Amino acid sequence: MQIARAAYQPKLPKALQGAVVAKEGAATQSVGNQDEIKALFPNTYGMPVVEFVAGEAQAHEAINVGIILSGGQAPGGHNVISGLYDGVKSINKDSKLYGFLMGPGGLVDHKYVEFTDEFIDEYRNTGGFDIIGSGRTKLEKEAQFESGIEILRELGIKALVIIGGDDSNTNACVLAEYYAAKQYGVQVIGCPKTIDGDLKNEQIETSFGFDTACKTYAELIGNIQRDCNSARKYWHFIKLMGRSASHIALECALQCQPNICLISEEVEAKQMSLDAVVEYIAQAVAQRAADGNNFGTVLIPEGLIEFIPAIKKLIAQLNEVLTDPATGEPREFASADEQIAFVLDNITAENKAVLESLPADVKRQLCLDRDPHGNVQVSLIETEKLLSAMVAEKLAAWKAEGKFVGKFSAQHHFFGYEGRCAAPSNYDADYCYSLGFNASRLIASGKTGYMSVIKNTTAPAEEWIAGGVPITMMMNIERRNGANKPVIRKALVELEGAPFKFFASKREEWAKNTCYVYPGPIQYWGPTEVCDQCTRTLALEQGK
Ligand code: FBP
Repeated sequence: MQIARAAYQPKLPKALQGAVVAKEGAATQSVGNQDEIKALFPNTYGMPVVEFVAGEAQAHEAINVGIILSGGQAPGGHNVISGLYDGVKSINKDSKLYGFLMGPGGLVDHKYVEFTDEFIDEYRNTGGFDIIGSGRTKLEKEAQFESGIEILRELGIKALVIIGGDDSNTNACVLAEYYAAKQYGVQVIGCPKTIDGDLKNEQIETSFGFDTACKTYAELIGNIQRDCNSARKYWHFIKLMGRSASHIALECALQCQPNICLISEEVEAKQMSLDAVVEYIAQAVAQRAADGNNFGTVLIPEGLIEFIPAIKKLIAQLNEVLTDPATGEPREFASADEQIAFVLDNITAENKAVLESLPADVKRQLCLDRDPHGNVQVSLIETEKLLSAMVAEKLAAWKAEGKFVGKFSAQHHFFGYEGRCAAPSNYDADYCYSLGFNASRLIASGKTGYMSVIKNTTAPAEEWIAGGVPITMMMNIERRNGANKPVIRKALVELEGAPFKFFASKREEWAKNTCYVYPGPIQYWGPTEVCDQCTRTLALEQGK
């Protein structure tokens, strides 16, 4: 498979197959807080959206480019790099591409490699970020930008491509602005990556990796559903990655038709308590049991707990009190007990009551486990076990009252890392290669502070539209760790959007009956209707 797949030539939009010229639109505005964003980004605000169209071939001097992989792995990262490599070489064969190692930290610490044909060829169409590694160092301080410029100058790098999610692209924009203000002569281009699917908007159809990751999880869920429908004795509680938004859970539900899929954004909108969520699941279990079906599947988005309003309030306050206001860094504590005591002394009585109502291990996780930026590590909370235990408790009570007559036995799964490094689907292989190749065209056009974008991706790749969008256009001001910051707005599941509405119109039937779909593994060769499909989410969003 790997050998055959290496020979796959990703498809490029027609517009990128020859020489291009940048067609520029009107001046743009940020999605919110226009005055503040404009003041913070005087050099990169208001730039036009760019679309590449066929143009006259022109000689271009060699250009050295650097690339960074930032944040969680997503299928297709290697294709962005190979697309960029082919793109800069096609501009001038003496151009060079350097990769900074293990994420943004590689730029700051001057750790890098130079790509060659042989090196790149080993990684074409493969999953993972292992070609140069990734990391979660945040590129946001002046000292880091200054350290970066030293190595960029030493290597003669004129442009830096940062592949990341909303936070990394926000930082790419800050870096672009900083280098532009200082007139350092280094362009910065972003690339939309994350399996979570929450970096999308009017301009970005989808983040890369979402397609492959969801198809991988959907295969596994389909397999579990076959097993479930064969043995007929378990309820499977399946948590799916997606730190905040529920796009992955929703897409898997659209692909597999499980009995239940929780959508965090709906839980928040309906102001549901944890008990109400448990009751909703228990009712479906009881209803199926009444029909003799003591089995089923429940999809749970990773971020659910944070969207339950009472818990959300608690987490927001935990994030604030555990941050040192003087430094903006996470507070240090001598011991876990000291940290818990500090938390209990510094949160409101209402939040304390919510914290005390949670099982001991969840309470401990909320107080203690933080990421390097001081935020609660939601992915460590075993929501699938928490919910199934609470459902079991409720069903036992209903049994005693004669309201539940069946059996309830649960299995637990968490799918996340299983899909982040899968071999990219044809969609992601083509999309990522195009994003990387397109970034080289943005660089050659002298752009900075832009995100590489490819649109119209539900059409055949030939018809895809390639161009760039100013990152400032996607920004607004949000409160993060006790301070107001300019950030790219995260795309959550829209309850008025076509994907959710479709799901909502079907879920009662899926909950009661057994309507499972078994998507099977990703297909790389074969009929186009099997191999080149985009996600159901994207198709529904585009009215397809
Ligand atoms: P990115 O936003 O960086 O793409 O990462 C997303 C994600 O895969 C989430 O779904 C998950 O919560 C998180 O990364 C896990 O991070 P880690 O790899 O650090 O455990």
